[in-house]
Amino acid sequence: MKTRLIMILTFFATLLGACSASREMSIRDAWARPASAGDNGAAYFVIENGTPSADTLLSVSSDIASATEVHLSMVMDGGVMSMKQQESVSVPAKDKVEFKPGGLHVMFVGLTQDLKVGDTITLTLNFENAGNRIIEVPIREP
Ligand SMILES: [Cu+2]
Repeated sequence: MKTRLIMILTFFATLLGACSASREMSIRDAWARPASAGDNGAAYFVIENGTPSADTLLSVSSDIASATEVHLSMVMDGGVMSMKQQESVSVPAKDKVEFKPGGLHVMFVGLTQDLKVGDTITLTLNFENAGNRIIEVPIREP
């Protein structure tokens, strides 16, 4: 009797687990580096596309800098780091894209305010299919 109850509970737990896995476009683990007004800043996050169709990140916007761009950092010949602005970023179906130091990042060109540890900024991610996603991004040390 007890075994049966445990089996039933396990069944429902599995069901719940399956349901809580996101079937939408979600953005998690967002953070941005501390920086001073006038300098450049960077923000990172993970985009998880739980939908069955591919999507494209078309742009990211904020009101804290002269320009907000999507960049990709690369190590060039000779070990020099370089970054290239990205026109868009593909997010395959049922897959994730990680923005992280040394890779894809959001770059704030010419910050109009200080980014201090403990502060939070707002970013708008514009996707081709998912539309606008507004996220809160805490400032913290890398
Ligand atoms: Cu950059």
